[in-house]
Amino acid sequence: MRSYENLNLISENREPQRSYYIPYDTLEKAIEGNKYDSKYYKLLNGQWDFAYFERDIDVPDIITKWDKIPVPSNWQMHGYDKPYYTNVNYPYPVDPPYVPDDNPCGVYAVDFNLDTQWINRDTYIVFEGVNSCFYLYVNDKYVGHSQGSHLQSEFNISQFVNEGNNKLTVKVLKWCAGSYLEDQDFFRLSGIFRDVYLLSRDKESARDIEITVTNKNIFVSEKDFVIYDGKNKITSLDNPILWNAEKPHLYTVIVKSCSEYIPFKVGMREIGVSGKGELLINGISVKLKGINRHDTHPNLGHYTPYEHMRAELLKMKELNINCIRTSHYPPTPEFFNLCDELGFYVVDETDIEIHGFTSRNTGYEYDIDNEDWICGQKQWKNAFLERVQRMVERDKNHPCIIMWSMGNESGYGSNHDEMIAWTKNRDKSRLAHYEGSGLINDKCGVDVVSRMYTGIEDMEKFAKNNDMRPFFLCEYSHSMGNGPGDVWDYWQKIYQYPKLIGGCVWEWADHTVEVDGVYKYGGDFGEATHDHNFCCDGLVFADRSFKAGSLEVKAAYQYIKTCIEGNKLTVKNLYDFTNLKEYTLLWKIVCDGDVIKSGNLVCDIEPHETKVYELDFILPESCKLGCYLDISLLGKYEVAMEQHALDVNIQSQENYSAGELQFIDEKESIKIIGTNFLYTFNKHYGNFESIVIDGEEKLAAITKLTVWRAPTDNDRNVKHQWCGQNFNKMFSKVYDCRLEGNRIIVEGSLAGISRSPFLRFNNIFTILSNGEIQVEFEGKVKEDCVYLPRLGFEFQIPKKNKRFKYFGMGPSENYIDMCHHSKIGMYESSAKEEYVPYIVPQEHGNHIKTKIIEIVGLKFSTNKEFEFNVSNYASEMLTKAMHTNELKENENTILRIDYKNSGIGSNSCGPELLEQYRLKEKYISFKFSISKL
Ligand code: IPT
Repeated sequence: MRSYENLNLISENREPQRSYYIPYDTLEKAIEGNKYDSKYYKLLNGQWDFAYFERDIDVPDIITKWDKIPVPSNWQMHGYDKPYYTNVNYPYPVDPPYVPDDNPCGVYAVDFNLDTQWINRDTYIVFEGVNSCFYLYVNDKYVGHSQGSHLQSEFNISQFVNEGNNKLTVKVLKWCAGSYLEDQDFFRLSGIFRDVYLLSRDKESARDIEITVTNKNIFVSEKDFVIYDGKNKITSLDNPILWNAEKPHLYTVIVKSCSEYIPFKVGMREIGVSGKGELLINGISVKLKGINRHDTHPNLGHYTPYEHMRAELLKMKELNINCIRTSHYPPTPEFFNLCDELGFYVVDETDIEIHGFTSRNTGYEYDIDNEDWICGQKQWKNAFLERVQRMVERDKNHPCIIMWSMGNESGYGSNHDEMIAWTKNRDKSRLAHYEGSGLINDKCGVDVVSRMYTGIEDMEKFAKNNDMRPFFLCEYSHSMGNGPGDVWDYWQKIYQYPKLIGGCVWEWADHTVEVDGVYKYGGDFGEATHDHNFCCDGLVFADRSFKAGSLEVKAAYQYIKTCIEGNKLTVKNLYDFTNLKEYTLLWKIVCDGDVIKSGNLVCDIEPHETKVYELDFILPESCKLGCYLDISLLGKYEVAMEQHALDVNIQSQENYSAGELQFIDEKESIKIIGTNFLYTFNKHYGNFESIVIDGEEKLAAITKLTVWRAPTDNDRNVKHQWCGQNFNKMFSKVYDCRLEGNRIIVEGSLAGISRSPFLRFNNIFTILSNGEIQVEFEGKVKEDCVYLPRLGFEFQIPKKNKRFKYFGMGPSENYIDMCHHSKIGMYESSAKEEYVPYIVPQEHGNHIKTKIIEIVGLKFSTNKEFEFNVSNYASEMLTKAMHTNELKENENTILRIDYKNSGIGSNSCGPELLEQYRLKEKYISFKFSISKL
């Protein structure tokens, strides 16, 4: 057995875990709280010497050849070894505690200087994160070792250091016994990936310091302390300002211990559960509008610098997110400082996931009674327990943390019992969480019932059962690729039942590794087992830019609900601690795309309360396209928006003046000649192949009726049924095509290769003397057919027509179930702007509820609604390309005028697409017209 496989010695000489803090040398600096100013803090980050060995056994006693590597970083991001993405499967055999004999090793070395002042005091070294384990040497003497990649390791190195120059050497192993506990769904990356620093301490100064709070008081484990509110000293806490995620008020407690001033940001708040199972923050029922967050960066791997974290938290705020689950390990402590300050409710998760045990015998099975599962093995008890202990002891002083989570996807065993019992005994002020408790019907001490990817109906069953613990979706609305589409529907139910306290969307950002400007994922690095692009499942892209799914979550999480009846606008404030008067409500009456009346309201509405306002507007008697009330809640930016359709009579479209019309019925085509146009209808294929108006060709190729869309990641299951029907290898058949007066009637069908037709249709094209083409589609879908991806006409138009205008849902792409972030209105766009760079190219750019699109000098319009899509990429190309750089533009721009496009859902990991969002009707009738602009 190698030492790093020895469960009886998972660390040596590491200091007992204490609460996180930085000691300062003066009171002023401690209040200011900029750690870089502290004389007692020395950050060792920077360029270090580095030597990489594919096998630890090859590390020589004396290393003569050194490279340079930045610390913090992951060595795979700097050309050593390769990134390795696997989700559930372990990247080596499941033979705990043993890891591969060829264990890669990175040796790090750096010099640091200590002056007399430091030498007269004690010196500690702190590693905030090293993957997977490390051995520490100072001035060539062995100090100690540690495991637990995402946990803090501190060593007292006072007896090893000298005044002047000192040498630090750290030997990091890629794998160790602890790796079995770190089978999280991420790129497996190694090295010193978080800050390393020295602390200068008084020999006798306090070590662990605990701050506890109630709504009335602050308790500090040390005697000598002062409380500040900003820069003002507080003598009494008579009317304390409480902390919550909306108004994260922080006091500063400065502990004086020997020469040290140790600051803590303290938020006063109480967490509770009501008799109805509500989550209470300071007695108020709060819903958790959450997200799962991993440490991930396309260039830095698992290193997420402070400014990067801050920027990403501000983006979360922008999306109305108020809760973060630190999936599936504790982040660097600075992350919690930010959450305390910016205001988030956090579920702090232990660095434990042993998911790969489910697939140790092939397949996927939670056979947790089998003794192979290390969560039930005594010899692993300490390894499990010390991880939750190190997390709780490090993070216990943070007001943002409301739940302790025992880890993720680790089955259930006696070691979980131990962890839950210890945690609940150690901290009674927070809730204990473990989703795996579902495997034993939650019959353990967890305080919340937690599930992942539960469908809406099943969630409702939980809401109605008599377990009065809060119900929490620790993961839901899997945001892979184009999506998620179901978050809105979840929230209609979550608001309905007190016990449903919300959940965390899976997950915040795409995990990718950027190589030459292209985002890469599993399989791109020659991994022996991998999960392809399953790591690209973020609500935001790797660079944290938003997509439609991000905005959809923003809409579902927003803090107002409005409705309009006559001129009466009802506004409900969904904030828990904020009066709506802090924002401005802007309302607009928009008729056929023009604002005809608008106004501002400052709504003095207390949290959870509702008020009615009389809006001053008069509606027109009729309109052409539609009349809407657009609501926008504005702070520094728009925090919420809604749209209500108003009851205004819609007049049918204007008629064009008549002209001459001539039909020439030939063998393969029908020519239609009018005053200023010439159309060619292909009888063989039953569609238009040329539309020339005023001498200009509008079509670049023949029009087609199609059903395919490039499968989204959320179509990853249903696509097998679509491919089973061979929708992607489709034949279009024309049985009959005839000219009757000014109507061309086509009878036809669509069928996948080797399959019977799934759709039989009649298309009637009526050509009016002014050139207008009226398209009427009537179709019947085969009874036992899977729901269709979409259905509509694909027009190929010349690329030179860049911009187009539409009256429909926009401006971002939207789908029948992912449309709450959009508004119906008049918009302009281009094929280029419609492109969304999903990591694996896929269907995108749809717009629902459209009445008009004006493109290439043509107007496509309807009295009802159609969906459309304008793209420079063919569905086939989007289907084939696996990375964005493999995409080749189509020769022509493709315009789809669709009867419908199926919804998006979140079936990449979540439940199947809800029935109401599937294109599953068996009889379809659909009309629109094409005319000259
Ligand atoms: C679930 C995991 O908890 C999460 O880490 C991630 O892997 C997610 O799936 C998929 O992206 S586990 C799944 C088998 C339900």
